[in-house]
Amino acid sequence: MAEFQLSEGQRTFAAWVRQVAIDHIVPLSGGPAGRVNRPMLRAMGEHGLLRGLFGGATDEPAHDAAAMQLCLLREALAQVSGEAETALALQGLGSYPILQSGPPELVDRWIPRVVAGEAVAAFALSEPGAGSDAAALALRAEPDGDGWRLSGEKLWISNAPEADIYTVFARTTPDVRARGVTAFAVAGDAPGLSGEHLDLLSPHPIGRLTFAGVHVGRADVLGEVDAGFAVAMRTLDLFRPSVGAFAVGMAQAALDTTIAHVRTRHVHGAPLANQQAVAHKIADLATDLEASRLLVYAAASAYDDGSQQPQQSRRSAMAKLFATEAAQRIIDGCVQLHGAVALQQGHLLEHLYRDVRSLRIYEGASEIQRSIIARELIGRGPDR
Ligand code: COS
Repeated sequence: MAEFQLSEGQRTFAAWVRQVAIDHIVPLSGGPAGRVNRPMLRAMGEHGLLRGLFGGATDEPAHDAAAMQLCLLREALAQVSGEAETALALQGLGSYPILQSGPPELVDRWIPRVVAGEAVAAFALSEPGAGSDAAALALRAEPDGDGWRLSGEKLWISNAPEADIYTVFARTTPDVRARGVTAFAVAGDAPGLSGEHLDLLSPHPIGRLTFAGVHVGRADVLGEVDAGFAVAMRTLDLFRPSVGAFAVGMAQAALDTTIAHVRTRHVHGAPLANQQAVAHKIADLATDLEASRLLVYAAASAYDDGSQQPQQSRRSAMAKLFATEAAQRIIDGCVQLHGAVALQQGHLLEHLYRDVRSLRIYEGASEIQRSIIARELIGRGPDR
């Protein structure tokens, strides 16, 4: 991105997303806490928001990843509804491995339903013994006739156990870490698949999945057998900057409400904003936010450009690391400038304070992003 500012088309797109969300999506938010909100997802499909996940304009078929558009979507939605934002992002994360690496029959069967908001998608990588160390995953895929039987557990899977389609990363070859992982598409109603909801700090549809001999065939493989780890990593390269965009949108919402607050809240007979300590704090928070936004846009633009390919993992990691850490600082600072009122249940900042915490953990904790950045810059040491 040469000019470090959005084009008119991008600004128009973001404004359109925001308005559609305010008019049609926000009224449907607030479904049962920690559960998939299907009416809201369908509305996001009907109004063309989900189609934007993969670069499609509202009246075009989805075609491929477009990282910048994904970031604009997520940033705009985050400013009006974290619930809608997360629902949209999970549809993308869960189905992108199919669009990226699936055979045409799987793409045709699932992607139109996902972007219509009719089928709920989920990305199933983490396990009880494989979180940050994804290559340690142990869910077994044992040969069975012309396919495999999946046995084991997945944990912390967003949209589980309600999803209609899971992209599941399973071990087809033991003892070779990343080189023995295969990606599969598994329907939510597959015999032998079950699960349960889990409750988090902030309401979020998430759960545990148990695979008791779930059958998958050759036609369910995403990409090549034993080459599924790269499918997961490429998906995360696309989605990590957009987690940063989510953080930027949340932080922007926090800052906007705080600027309004310090202008109107009177302390010692004058607006809070008149105090230099307060004004300087706002300046610091806004600068942190701007730096985050630029890193996110730079990483997303590089992804779309394709020219930075060897450095994409580092750029995606930097965008996620910086923007999610900054959003935590910004929202915390905004809470401080409000005082007790921001802690009251139902206050926007109370929501944001709880919601922002998970971003520094999921899709690779901040420590993993630092490792990705460091090892590209200085190589792998003996202990890395
Ligand atoms: N794109 C394509 N291929 C990639 C890749 C990428 N971005 N990153 C790694 N790979 C490939 C490597 O080239 C390597 O292939 P070869 O063995 O053929 O050389 C293979 O994948 C293994 O990569 P690597 O050696 O880097 O794996 P590690 O186990 O050292 O670590 C990290 C990989 C730490 C980056 C990975 O485990 C990770 O991202 N962890 C966090 C997981 C995560 O984000 N979980 C959240 C789930 S969603 S909420």
